[in-house]
Amino acid sequence: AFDWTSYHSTTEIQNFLVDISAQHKDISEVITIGKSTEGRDLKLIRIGANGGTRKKAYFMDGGIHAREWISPAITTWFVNELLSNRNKYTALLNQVDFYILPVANVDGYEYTRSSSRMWRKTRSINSGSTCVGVDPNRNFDVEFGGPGTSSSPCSEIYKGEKAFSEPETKAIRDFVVSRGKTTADWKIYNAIHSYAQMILTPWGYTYDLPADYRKMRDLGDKAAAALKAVHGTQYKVGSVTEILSAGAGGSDDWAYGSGNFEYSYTIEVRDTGAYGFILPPQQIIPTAQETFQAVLTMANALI
Ligand code: 0X9
Ligand code: ZN
Repeated sequence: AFDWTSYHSTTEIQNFLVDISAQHKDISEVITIGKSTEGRDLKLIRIGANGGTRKKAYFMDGGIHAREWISPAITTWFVNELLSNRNKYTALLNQVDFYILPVANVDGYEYTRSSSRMWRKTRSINSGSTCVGVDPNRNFDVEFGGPGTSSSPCSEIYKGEKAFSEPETKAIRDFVVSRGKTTADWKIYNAIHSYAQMILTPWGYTYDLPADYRKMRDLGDKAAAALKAVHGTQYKVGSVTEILSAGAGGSDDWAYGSGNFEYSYTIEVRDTGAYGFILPPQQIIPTAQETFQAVLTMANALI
């Protein structure tokens, strides 16, 4: 059976989604939104009461950076919590659909498991270079190629040949856009990363603050307070450029800047550098528990 005492492979994670969804068919479905460069499925789970009407919708990308193993680990914990304890979330799940993609960068994630633990990017071939991969979080299209990106295929922040050159980022965009026309009334976007202990709002491409900064910041502050109440973990809240550093082409800027989502946050979870990306598996459950309270705070603002 699946657990949160160790880190799991993409196949184990995706099989977990399929299995748990099969046990809760009335409030969930697994959707394959595309395939990676190396041909792996990109699978997400929708969680929320089934029904024909347009629902407020919450999208979460996990595992966009390969080495940030805590992200797929906690997003699968969220899936388990929402479904296994569904009676605690009836009101929420009647009104909101969660779309959770635990492993967005499936090829990179597998590469960190098999070959190179600190790999960050995708695994696409760059023509004219022996260096592999694009930073998927520089490959979205609001101010593509702006500050905090690189045009060099060998860079860790290589933006790619063009926006959405990567099948993984394109799959997210295409799914969001098409669902947005039918059953998803997109409200909140979360990108789950490590590490920094921060709740970040747009923008990542400019030092200017977005028009809805006050609204996003207030909800971010509330989420950080709820998170801290669980295990005392301290988070900073602010815009990407204000409290972290510029990086254009992130999924967060795209979600908000494209007009698809009203609120957009990147959550950089534990820790602040003691273990960094190599967070011990003993910290999966506490990290998941506290981050989930931040997620619930955001989701509950919709109902
Ligand atoms: O640089 C990133 O993509 C994220 N930090 S990480 O250490 N996980 O790589 C921060 C993303 C913040 N948002 C944008 N830069 N748009
Ligand atoms: Zn990251």
